[in-house]
Amino acid sequence: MVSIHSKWRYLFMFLGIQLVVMALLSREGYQKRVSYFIRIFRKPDIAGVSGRNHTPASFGGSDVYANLSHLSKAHSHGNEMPYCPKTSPLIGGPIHVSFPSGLTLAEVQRKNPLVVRGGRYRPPDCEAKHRTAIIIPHRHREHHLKFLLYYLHPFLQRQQLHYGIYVIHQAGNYTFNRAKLMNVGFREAMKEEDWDCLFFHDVDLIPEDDRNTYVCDSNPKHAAIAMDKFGYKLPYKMYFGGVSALTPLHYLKMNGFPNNYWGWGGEDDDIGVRVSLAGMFITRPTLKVGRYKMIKHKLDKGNGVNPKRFNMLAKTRSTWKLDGMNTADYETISRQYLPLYTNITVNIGTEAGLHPPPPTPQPPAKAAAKAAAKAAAKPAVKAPTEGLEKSPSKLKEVPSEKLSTLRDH
Ligand code: BGN
Repeated sequence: MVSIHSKWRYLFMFLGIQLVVMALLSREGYQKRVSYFIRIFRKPDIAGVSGRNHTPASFGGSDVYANLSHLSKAHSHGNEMPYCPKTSPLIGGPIHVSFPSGLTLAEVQRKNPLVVRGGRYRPPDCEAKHRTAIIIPHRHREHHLKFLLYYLHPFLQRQQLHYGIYVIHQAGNYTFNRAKLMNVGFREAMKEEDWDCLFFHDVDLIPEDDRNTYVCDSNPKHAAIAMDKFGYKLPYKMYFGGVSALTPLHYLKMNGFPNNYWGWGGEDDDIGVRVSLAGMFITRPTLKVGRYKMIKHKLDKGNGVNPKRFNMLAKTRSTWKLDGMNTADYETISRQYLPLYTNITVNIGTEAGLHPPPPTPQPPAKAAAKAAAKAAAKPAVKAPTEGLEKSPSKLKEVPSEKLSTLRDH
């Protein structure tokens, strides 16, 4: 018969063996699986913030604020500082990304004591080798911006960069224009500092690996090669959306980005085409490193799908020199140097120009006649195909495999 004592002995032996196996697996490179189990027993990463909304895929990777705590203001910016090493010793690889509710900008500020006015940072203990500006086109996405800042500041600090974050905010309610806001960002950032690299960054994309360094290559770089929404794969070979990096020289060589893509879609493809028309090519990090998690969100008001994008894309070859950085007209409404970023609010106008004339009011008689004519033209009984007839061109234009990806920015 097995006594109670020997039962306990077997149980302890069993647990001991389990621990040994887990340790071995961890050494063999199975850290992800092991840290998954370990994480179950650990508290959430963000102090003071309730850890709801975790998705299974968000497990794994380290806390983006780990190994930054020893950096302190105590170091001076004297002339004697050595250059930072080629590879930062603070880089740690995969980062744990989740979007807990309750995070505030004050908390982000508290966790980033070395970030100064306007969202600027320099490593306190070495002279940075690279100066990178982050340009974020923005409207009505304060919630996403907060998460992006939470992750991006420590991410860039781990890479020992001298950096600045610029949020380019489109004023008014007219259709959103991502690419034109990038042109604004380029000009406004370069006015302030001699940045040697600009990262054009969607507000809802969080980098998941700090080996994806935010420095420029010898050719334009597409950094967001592997997004969770595309199953961590490149959706198509020429894709240039999400996050891209260009030097000022690259940017000017391709005449910046197009100004005339109003609404969702196509502008990133146009930019990709410009890269090759200007005699350059696209570089990318590896799929393992260029990983991003997208913050899920509903359809944006004021950023409907742009039905003209197919025609416009077909003409990029003849339009890229005529429309771009050389024709980007806008008015700066305000420039605020906030604790975590520089906020530049701009009027970029509409398709009809920077100051479009207000719609001319129609004389009452003419308007009434028009309404009567419209009513007469309307069939008394609804045709069964009515809903479909409204947008036949749209149905024709959008390839079915792309329908699922539409409206995701
Ligand atoms: C493409 C869009 C891109 C978008 C990606 C990913 C167009 C132009 C017609 C081919 N391009 O289909 O702008 O970033 O999907 O969502 O719609």
